[in-house]
Amino acid sequence: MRHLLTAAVVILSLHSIAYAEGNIVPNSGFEELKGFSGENPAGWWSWNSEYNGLTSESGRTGDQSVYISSAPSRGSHSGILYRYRNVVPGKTYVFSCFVLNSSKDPISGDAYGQLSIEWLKNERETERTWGIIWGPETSKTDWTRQEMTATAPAEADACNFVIQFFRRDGSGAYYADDATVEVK
Ligand SMILES: [Ca+2]
Repeated sequence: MRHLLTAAVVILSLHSIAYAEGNIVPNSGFEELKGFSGENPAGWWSWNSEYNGLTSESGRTGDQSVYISSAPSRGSHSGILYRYRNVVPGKTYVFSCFVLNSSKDPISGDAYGQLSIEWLKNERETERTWGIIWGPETSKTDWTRQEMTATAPAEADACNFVIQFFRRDGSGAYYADDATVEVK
């Protein structure tokens, strides 16, 4: 029995390693935790968290996604992030997710969603690479893939992969699902 258990653990470990090489983001489909509407996805953080969180209103895969909506004041923003602690300077990181505009609260005006990567050294942000943006034109019926690519600066030892909503003079909300980061 003990040998069987050991073999099972080894197989699970190998599976985890193989998975990590493809996509370094945990809980990429936002299926954990189940049924905790409005909470952070397991493994992720958020800010202005009243305006983002898990939802079962929509999902590209599985039952859940994350919604990110406009905070009340102009110039405010809200979003979610995954902190990755194994950054290697000079390596290239391809960060993507799928987004869907909200039908009940669509992105309006000059509000937009955006991907970015905050580069950190000793837990402090040293530099940020801004990625693609999506605005009111974002489809309400088809999940659209958004992608950015950035190379880790010298001395970076960690980073935040950020999915964000900027309110500006607009408002609205979108859903995000299936976030992935691949290392090149
Ligand atoms: Ca999902």
